[in-house]
Amino acid sequence: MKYTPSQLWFMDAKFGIFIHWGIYSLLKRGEWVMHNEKIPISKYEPLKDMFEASLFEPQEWVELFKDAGARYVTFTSKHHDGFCMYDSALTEYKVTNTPLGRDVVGELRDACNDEGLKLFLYYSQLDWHHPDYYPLGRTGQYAGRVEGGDWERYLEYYIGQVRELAVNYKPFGFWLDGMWDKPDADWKLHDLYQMIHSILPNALIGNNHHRKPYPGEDFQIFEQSLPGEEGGVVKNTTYISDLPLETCLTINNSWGYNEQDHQHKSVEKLLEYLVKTAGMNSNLLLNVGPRPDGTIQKEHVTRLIRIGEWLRKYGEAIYRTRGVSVEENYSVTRRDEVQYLMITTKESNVLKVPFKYARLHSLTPLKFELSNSVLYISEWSKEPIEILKLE
Ligand code: FHN
Repeated sequence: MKYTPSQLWFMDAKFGIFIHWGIYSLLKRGEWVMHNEKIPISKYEPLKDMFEASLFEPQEWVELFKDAGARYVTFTSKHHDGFCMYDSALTEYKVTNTPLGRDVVGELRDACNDEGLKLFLYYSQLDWHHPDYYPLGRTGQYAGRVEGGDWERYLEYYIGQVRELAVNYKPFGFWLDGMWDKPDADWKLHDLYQMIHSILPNALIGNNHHRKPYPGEDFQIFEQSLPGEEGGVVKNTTYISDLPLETCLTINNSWGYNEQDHQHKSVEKLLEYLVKTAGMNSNLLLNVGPRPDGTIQKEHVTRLIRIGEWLRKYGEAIYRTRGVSVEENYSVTRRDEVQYLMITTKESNVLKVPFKYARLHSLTPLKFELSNSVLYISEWSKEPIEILKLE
């Protein structure tokens, strides 16, 4: 496949930060709280009048993400609850009508521009709030809405919103989600993708429908699992296309801020994920869910800082590489003639590897010998991942 310059940039970038932030964060129980707790629109809507986010500093977010080694940011402009985090002309249900009163997407775009990070906009095609999202799909049954609605009008609304995002904010790409709610509906994807590409010819479109990519999509998304992996919380397709790939992952088990979720993955686990996604020729999009006041919880900040430290030391094995393979104990990436073998589990001191030659040297202080494609390790380093370089 011949890749466009945007796709090549994306494949080289390797690491991005996902942000799930909206009025749901006020309830501190994740972005699905409206559905999970059967909160009707009449009770959920007033959250918007409480959204002050007095500590929201997009510049600080972006500096942190840059320090973490991320090359791009993907932000929820509208999630399933239908609330818009930008100044949409098509609804009053938006962040500029909250006490915060600021255009979050616009400010984030400016901060990303200042720091040289690209911005992708997440947009939920599923909408629990809009009266024309009808017939309902698999979710949203407890919103307490009047039965009825005009699907054609909803299509106009959502495509119109994506259009205004494209025109007004010019993101580097779109990250669509929620189509799985009504997998058999006509979402007018063809028109949507054509519209985006006619306004922004180089924009990358990805859609988290968990299926084989549709024509017009520029990258393929996997969620909470490595590309092609079966199982997991979401039924991702096992089909891996030759489009650029991206896997998104939560640090704990929640996308939106969840005060009760303390199951934060260790830095070692997160790095293992990064190394494995790179070995699979995929990007990693790692999520944070800021608190209602606009700050990011310290458990996530410290992990991002440590990932950044690691990437500053060993980023040559990740950035601008292409994946070669992922095995039980190691992943391999390559850049032109150079290959990197990254050992992710240190269980066995004897490893069969795909290299014959002794032109292998270690980037981490690891003591080893290579003989007949077998690596004999006499001393592990203290680094979470051992990295050998073959030139
Ligand atoms: O339902 C959403 C979920 O809230 C979150 O946004 C994730 C991110 O990949 N996607 C959906 C589930 O597929």
